[in-house]
Amino acid sequence: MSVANATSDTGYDAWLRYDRLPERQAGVLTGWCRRIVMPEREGLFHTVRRELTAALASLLGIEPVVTDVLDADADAADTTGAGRALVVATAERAAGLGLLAGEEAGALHADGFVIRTVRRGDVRAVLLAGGTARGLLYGAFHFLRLASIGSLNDRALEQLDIADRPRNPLRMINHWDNMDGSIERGYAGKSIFFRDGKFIADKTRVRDYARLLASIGINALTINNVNVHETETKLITDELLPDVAATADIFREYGIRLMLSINFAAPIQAGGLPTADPLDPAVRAWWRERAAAIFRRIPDFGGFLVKADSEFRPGPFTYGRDHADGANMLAEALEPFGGIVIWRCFVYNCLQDWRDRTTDRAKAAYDHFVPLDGRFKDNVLLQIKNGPMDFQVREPVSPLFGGLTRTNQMLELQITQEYTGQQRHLCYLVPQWKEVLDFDTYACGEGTTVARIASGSAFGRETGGIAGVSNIGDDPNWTGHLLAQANLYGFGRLAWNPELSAEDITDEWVRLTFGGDPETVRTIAEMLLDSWRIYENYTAPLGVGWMVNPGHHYGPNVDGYEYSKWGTYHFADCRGIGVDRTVKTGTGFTAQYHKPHSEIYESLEQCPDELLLFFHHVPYTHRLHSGKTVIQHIYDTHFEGAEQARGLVERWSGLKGRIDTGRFLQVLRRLEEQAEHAKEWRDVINTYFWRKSGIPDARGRKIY
Ligand code: GCV
Repeated sequence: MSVANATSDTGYDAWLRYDRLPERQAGVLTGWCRRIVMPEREGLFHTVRRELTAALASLLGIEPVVTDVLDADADAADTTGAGRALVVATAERAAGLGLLAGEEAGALHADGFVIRTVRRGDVRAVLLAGGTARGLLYGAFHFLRLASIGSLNDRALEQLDIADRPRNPLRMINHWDNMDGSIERGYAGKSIFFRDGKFIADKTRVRDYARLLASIGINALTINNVNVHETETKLITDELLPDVAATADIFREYGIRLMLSINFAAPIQAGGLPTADPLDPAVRAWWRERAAAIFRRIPDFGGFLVKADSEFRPGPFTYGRDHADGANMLAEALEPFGGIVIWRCFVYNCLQDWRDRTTDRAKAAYDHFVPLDGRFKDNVLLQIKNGPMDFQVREPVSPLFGGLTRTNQMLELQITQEYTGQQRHLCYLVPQWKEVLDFDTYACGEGTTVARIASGSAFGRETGGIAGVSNIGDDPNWTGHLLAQANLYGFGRLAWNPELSAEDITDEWVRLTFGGDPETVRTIAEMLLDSWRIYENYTAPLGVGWMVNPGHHYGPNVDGYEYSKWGTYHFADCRGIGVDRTVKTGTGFTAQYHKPHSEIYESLEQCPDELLLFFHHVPYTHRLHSGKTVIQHIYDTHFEGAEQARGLVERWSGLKGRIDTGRFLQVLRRLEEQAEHAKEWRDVINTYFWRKSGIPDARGRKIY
């Protein structure tokens, strides 16, 4: 759908558009891909075959012929292909065909792949070999990605030599979908899985979604909210398991394992037991029986995701037990079937009285879980949000990364933009996630990055990974804001390989989504890469966070956050602002980090400006490293951010005529709304601090 004036392009195809390639490029690639040699056909291989043939047909305007033998005579007879082919096989089969060394085939990661130009006799071929069918699927999508962005020219095809594998065992999406069809913190319509308490019968959308996820390497997902209400508790009962199994069947076609969020009190709510005590034999037996029932229906079921003893969810605390008791009980039930338990560390006391400046929500996860380090079973993973609070535009990295060394861990990121503009604002989060992944915890000396801890490699753990809270719904373009598709794409690519650069991921996404026009690529890539800081500028700079309206968390409200009703989250008063989290005079949170971070954050002089108010309470006249006072920084960033938001509209408008009208207008409308709301942020925040501090803007601008 590449017609520049198409008004109906919704963006549904996302990054899998496979627009027809320019003639010359298509001609070259056709020579290699007219004939696909693919000996294996069942299950996932069938998916690979379907994806390759459909995509190549769309990119090249040909119907590739699929055969199962690499036969020199057939090649000789194929005058157009001049003895060339695309060979698609497992590494083992490729080795059997003499196209891959046996040793290399044996060493290939199950989810890894090789894409290489090879020769056998007179036949030259592009070999696509996967460690398993799953590896092949990822390899096929990578090959198609390269083809789509125009990287497969004549020269490249003559000398392809790519080998890749995922760095994270688990690359997961968490849905916060409820069975009534609503999505907690969802900003792109309703659930694609559920409506009115039931599963949606038509699975077209689910299948298309599975394709999108597989194309970026996702291999697991939960379909229901971590806040498991009574209706969703039934997902693990015989009543609803057939529906769960039907959904799992679709994801299986794309190499994705389905998991469920469970309610810790399910033995009471769904099992009729008087207790959910994890040490009670009847409770343990109930979970074992449920696990067996689930695996009977879904043999590759992934396991459970659990939010317990957090934000009023039930958990082991009710029975005087701890998180390890709870997680291990579930792990034991799932173990015989190869299932896992992902236990969330988002545990804190919502009722903390913020007039008491010694207790600190930021400390809670570490305080709860570090004492349990080493006590969790091997099939338990602790899932840790990137920051110690809750997905703010800027937070330090959670000190649990580096605090835990004898426990499997997963990093949790929020793709859905709860606190970052709710997909009404452009806020591309890949640069933020890169900072998190690259953060060096120094847990085992230099180089103990979050990326290495999450993957398991830092502490030699067998498993680990990254989970992202989904940003999709049933909106025609999946994500509400079309450009928010880039967050989902970027999440998948980083979960596959955290070492990819933000710039490369962005460039890929823009080319796949909008084609290769240099001006379009440059403009959109720059807009995306600038957008996180722009959003930070006009909302909550200096790491202060929490200036949103209660409940829905959209729009400016300095004292609004629902859990700050007994005082503000950032202690803004007429003298100063920020939370003192130092050991010397504050909550002591800085001590949860290893050196040098513990010292850097503790020190007012060394603490980076961007996190100053997270760690220190300072007067408005405090001077930042930039030389500005805190109050002037607040004024300046809000004026600047609002202008930058307006600038996004102008930058996008410059692309008129280069992008189909349908998608152009969709984005334009969102950016215009963002520019308006950025002004509101500017005015509300600046007015508040002007009134609180009594200090005027040094540049004399009008503050409302
Ligand atoms: C699913 C925040 C959100 C909640 C969310 C919670 C969590 O508090 O506002 O909607 O609940 O995080 O991550 O469990």
